[in-house]
Amino acid sequence: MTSTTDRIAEIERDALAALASAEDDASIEAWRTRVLGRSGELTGVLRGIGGLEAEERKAVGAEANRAKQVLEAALEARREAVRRAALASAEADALDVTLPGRPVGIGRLHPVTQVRRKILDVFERLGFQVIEGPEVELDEYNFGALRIPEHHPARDMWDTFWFDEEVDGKTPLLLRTHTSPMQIRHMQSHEPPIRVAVPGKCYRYEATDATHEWMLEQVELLAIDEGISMANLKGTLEEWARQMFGPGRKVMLRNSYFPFVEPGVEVAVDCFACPGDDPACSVCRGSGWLEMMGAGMVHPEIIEAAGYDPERYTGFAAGMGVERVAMVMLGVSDIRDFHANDPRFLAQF
Ligand code: FA5
Repeated sequence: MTSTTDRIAEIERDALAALASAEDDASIEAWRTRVLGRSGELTGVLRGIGGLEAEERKAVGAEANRAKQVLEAALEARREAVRRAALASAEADALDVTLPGRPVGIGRLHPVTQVRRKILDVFERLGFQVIEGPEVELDEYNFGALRIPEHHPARDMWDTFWFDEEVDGKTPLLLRTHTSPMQIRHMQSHEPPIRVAVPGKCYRYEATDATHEWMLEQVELLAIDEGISMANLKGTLEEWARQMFGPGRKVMLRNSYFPFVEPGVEVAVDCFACPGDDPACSVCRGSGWLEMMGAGMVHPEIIEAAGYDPERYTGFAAGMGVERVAMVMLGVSDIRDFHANDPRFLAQF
């Protein structure tokens, strides 16, 4: 009796160990046939019971049935574990084509770009051709040819970044402080009538504040023809301002000085950030106005230096700050926000 029950215990122990390493349905089925099948190990023991003494038969029979139940339960548990493992790995590998895609962040044009395009759009419709010029400029074009000789006080207003290199040993290179050098370049290579709008970046050695940056964009205007007067300048700028800001915004032209125009004016728009008389206002400082551009009638000496007859041709020029226009259009009260690169600011426009 002892030897048969030992044999049952041995079969049970070995079978449980073998079952634990069966990893798929096929090896589980092979295990079932080998252990519990018709000619399986345990079945063989049960068959032999018939030849035993009645008392021993009862004890061995009970032991064999218990082992059979344990093994059958283990078989079911193993089948379930393997099924679950297969399902989990199938789920991990699965591509669920019904899931929504990950959202792609859509970029947009920088607010200054949007406003520059709008400015140029209006001027193009008013008959101006858009051209561009170099940001690295010769001293001669940025200052000299614009009637700002060395030691002229206006140079202080437009201090900039200089390069060590020199061209022909005398005309140092700089980052242009305004787009006005393109007046000279264009006049030197074209004949009147001229109507151009010149967008581009400019650089200044500047103490920055809410309305001043060290890098700024300008759009320059130049119109040269027979019979051009101050009235054309005023009419062009007022029509441009109306299209940009709408009829509700006030535009003021006041007397100003730039060496390359005569007479010269400054164009300002009424303050959008305060009622117009708040001395603490960072946009207008209580003046009620935000300066947009300088402008004026092209100086006759510049007309003459270009090789045009100053008795026949006159013209006007203007240079506006694109960020300043953007401040008014978009209601931005600190110019430094435009290039601070904060997506929370930029995403608003
Ligand atoms: C000029 O740059 C002249 N070239 C304008 C001009 C052109 C006058 C043609 C006459 C004829 P001004 O330095 O004032 O002028 O600058 C023109 C405009 O650029 C200003 O009205 C302002 O809108 C903008 N601007 C000037 N400096 C800054 C700055 N640091 N940051 C932002 N915008 C500026």
